Amino acid sequence: MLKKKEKYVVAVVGATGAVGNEMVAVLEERSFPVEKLRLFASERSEGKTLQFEGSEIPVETLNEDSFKGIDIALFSAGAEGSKIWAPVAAKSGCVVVDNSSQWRMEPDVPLVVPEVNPHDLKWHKGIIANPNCSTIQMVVVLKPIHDVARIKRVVVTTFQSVSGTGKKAMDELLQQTTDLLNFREIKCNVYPHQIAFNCLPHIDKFLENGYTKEEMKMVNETRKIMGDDSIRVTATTVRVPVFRCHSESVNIETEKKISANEVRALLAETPGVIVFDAPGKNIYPLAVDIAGKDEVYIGRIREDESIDNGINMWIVADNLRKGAALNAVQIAEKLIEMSRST
Ligand code: NAP
Ligand code: 12T
Repeated sequence: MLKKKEKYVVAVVGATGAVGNEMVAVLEERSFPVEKLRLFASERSEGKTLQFEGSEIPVETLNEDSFKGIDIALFSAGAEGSKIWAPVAAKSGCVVVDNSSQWRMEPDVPLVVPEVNPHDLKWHKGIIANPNCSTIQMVVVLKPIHDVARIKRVVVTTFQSVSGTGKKAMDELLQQTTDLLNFREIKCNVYPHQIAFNCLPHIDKFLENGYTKEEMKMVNETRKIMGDDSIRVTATTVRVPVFRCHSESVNIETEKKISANEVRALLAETPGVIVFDAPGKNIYPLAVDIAGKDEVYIGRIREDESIDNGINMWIVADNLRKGAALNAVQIAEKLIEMSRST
């Protein structure tokens, strides 16, 4: 459990990456009660520093003693790094909020989106998992609908930005775009195919069942976060040549009838959600507008006329913020709030 304190010693593990960088920015922006910030990355980053609240903080490498004296560690250094270092950190008495896929489906690790299942934070044993980016933005919208109309089935198709893969993928999209516009040959290092001016129906590894790992994360994590294994979910995840923000087309079937207007009214009142839905004025959420925003944006809300109780919608959020760094910091804020109320 997190001790009750005025300020905390916080670590960001993977601080030099796309998510880690954003974590440092979010901690500063939200005036998180930081007594001291420690930054960690691989040996490749030795000698680097990052700015935080006006000072230059050195990036350190990890060792067995690194977590001594640290209260909260936000991890985003890949599943392999988390597998090794998250238990070391937890053993040192640190509360870990892990962004990788390593611990998410472990039964004794809570998988938390603060707007959806903050109560699951109560039973953590030192490691709390931050869900997959595409799942986070979807469940923030599904939860209030599920509470009033019970969702039976979800069919989702994602349009995911390259920043979800990390810094190297952002560089690859930029380089390929520049090369193609200059009639040069392109190189594919991060993705198996050209990503510039293309759509790849392939995110993370393929599994035996023909789905990708990313697709199955959406199926399994949605059920765990919503605390309801009866919800049927099927996903197709697609990488698109967008730098930031994941967009999703989501179709749901509910047990109870709910109209598009009722969904709009319900979501307008939901914390962390902004309804952006005026098709007559060409208003709907767009990746380029939502980049840098904290909320989950929703538009194109309409009834699915092919079934009795169905809704279609379009959900967009910044994958590095609500999909990763912001959600992790909100988890830490909730833990602090809980420590202060006991
Ligand atoms: P990235 O830009 O490639 O950054 C990776 C970071 O991890 C860098 O700081 C890197 O340090 C560090 N790192 C790599 N290996 C390490 C090691 N052995 N020891 C210590 N640090 C190490 O990737 P990213 O996009 O930020 O993603 C990082 C993690 O967040 C991944 O686990 C990914 O699955 C997760 N993630 C989660 C979501 C989500 O859905 N919530 C979204 C995106 C990413 P160097 O700079 O020194 O190499
Ligand atoms: N491969 O957190 O490539 O499990 O966009 C998130 C994003 C894994 C994850 C991606 C990935 C995760 C991606």
